[in-house]
Amino acid sequence: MASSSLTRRAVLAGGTVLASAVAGNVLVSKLAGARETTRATLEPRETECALAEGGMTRNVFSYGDRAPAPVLRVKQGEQLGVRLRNGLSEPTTIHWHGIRLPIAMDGVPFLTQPLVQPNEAFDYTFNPPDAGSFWYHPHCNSLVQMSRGLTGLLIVEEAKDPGFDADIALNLRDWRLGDDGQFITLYAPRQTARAGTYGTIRTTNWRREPDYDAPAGSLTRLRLVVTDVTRVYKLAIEGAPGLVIALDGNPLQKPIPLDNLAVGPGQRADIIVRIPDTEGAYVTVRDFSSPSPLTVARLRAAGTSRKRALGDVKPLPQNPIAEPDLSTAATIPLEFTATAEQIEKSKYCGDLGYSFWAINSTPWPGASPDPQAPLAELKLGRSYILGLHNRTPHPHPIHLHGMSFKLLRSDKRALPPIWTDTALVYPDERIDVALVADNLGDWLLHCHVIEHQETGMSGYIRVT
Ligand SMILES: [Cu+2]
Repeated sequence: MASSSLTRRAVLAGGTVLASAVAGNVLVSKLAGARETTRATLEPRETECALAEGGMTRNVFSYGDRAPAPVLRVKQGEQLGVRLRNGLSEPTTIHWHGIRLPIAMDGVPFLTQPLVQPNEAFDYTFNPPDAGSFWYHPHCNSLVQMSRGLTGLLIVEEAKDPGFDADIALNLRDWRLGDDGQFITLYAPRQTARAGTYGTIRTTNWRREPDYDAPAGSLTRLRLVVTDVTRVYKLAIEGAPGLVIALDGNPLQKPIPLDNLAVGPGQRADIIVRIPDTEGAYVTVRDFSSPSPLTVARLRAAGTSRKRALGDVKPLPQNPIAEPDLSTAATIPLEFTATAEQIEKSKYCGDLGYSFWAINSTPWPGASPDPQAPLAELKLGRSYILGLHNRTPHPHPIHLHGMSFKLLRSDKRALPPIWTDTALVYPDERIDVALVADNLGDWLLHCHVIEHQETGMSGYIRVT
């Protein structure tokens, strides 16, 4: 049996699996029963993969025999049960990016769970409350493990089908490979101290400029998930109109046209594309993040037109996130800066050998059984404003675990009033975000440029 397996079973029916199938790398299964648990096993291990023209890339990490990692799909409110079986020769964990879940399931070594050592297992079980596009990755030796391939998508489908004709999930990321197709050094310290080290090739679902068939004349949902450790994508579409219906897993109240949309590491964009009527016509999603634009994916119109209209796209139902009370909210300033302070680093989950960055003047030493004090202590149920201030010349996608927050305002630009888990904060920008501290625990807050995270730009907030 494949080591990445997923079955959906009716809990009330005693766990009988009625049917399951693996289609490509999208694991799907079907069965009867109202209350269901979707189960999967993810076994990180070393493998090889055809990523570049030079031949098979060795020392790729994937969650099972196949690469890329499986796309997990679960319905909103239903239970997901994932067994992590560590087939690597180093410890790991799984963090579920953007999912609001109990602290014990959050996947941060020491802060929320023990390290999962080689040949050990850990069971994650949770009920995703929010529908949307999410993803998963390790939180130990993260630069190495993620750069080598451990990033996978987690799709939480709306409880009620929103009625699109097709749904294509795209995992966007770079790889640092040499001309021979093999890994080169994963970071250059000079770049780590700046915007981060970019990959040498860009892929979508581990393929370069892939084509996908989409029904002609259809409304096709694209889930663009940036799992890269560094790159801020700038996404646009050619050959058909595209509407952004959700960002970072959360619906927009009013969909907006896709036009040079910045999507940073950890962030997601759900786009509805009206596929052309003529069979064989192409729509191209492009990334303008570098001087030479790159094709993210091409969609080929297939079959006879379904004659759908983009004007029929309605906003998705909002996720059940508590509205903060701004009249009582205390403000917590969080300053993101460079640091000259070289601190002793924890060795439990890798060490890049430098401290370049800090939050509130404190560089994070890495995963440790004796972590430093929290950045802030929040009271359960109360509302807070986090004042995110980027005092550096580089953008930082600031990610909070366990709770979603609402973008309130920037001192540089208009922001959509969206819920998110990752705010892209530009150089010298101040962004205020608000949340209700409604989830108990120690929740990591860090930059999702993984080199920045691992060289100091990390910390946690405590909700008691
Ligand atoms: Cu950063």
